[in-house]
Amino acid sequence: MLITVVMIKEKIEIIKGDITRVQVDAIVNAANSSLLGGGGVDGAIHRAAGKELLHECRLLHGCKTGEAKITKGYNLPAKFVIHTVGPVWNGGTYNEPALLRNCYYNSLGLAVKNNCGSIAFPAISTGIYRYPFEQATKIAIGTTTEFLQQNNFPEKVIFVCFSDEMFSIYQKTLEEIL
Ligand code: AR6
Repeated sequence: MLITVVMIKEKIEIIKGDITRVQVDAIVNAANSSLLGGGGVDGAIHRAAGKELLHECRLLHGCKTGEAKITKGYNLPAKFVIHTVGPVWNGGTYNEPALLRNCYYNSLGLAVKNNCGSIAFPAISTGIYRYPFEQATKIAIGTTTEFLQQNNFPEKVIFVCFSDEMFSIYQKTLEEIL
């Protein structure tokens, strides 16, 4: 058990910054179900990737909450973008935790399927969709840990925090879970 924990801890990295600049095989986009762009991290990813990303997204015909779809990264340093749709926070009694968990699990599964050795996540649903930070972070790190216990791939999972506050919540939660 101790060996497993150490190995998983080595695969997880928490950084502060802009996900559009992270050099990994795949970055995850916190999209909406249209997959046609929006504000927050979604807007930043579309701006950095260029118009071709929107063209490919149009061919996907949307995405349900908790599910994930993959495109190329175009002008991004990342090879792929995995688009997932987080739940809107409505007090926690509308299946939000299970749906957010699905976002992480399905994104990681899609990364494996596409041979991505490294993947970077933003804090899905914690912006415009108002998911409480601590609860969302527990799901992000908890689900990822679970996935890494069951799969040898990806070899690196990076959580990209956009603020100092989020960065310290992620660090604290990682210590608590692992
Ligand atoms: N890099 C990393 N994290 C970022 C960046 C960035 N460049 N920009 C924002 N964040 P949000 P949601 C953080 O609102 O809550 C869009 O309009 C941000 O601080 O982007 O899932 C979509 O189209 C927050 O912690 O996504 C949907 O309609 C986190 O990313 C809706 O927003 C997520 O915030 C999705 O809302």
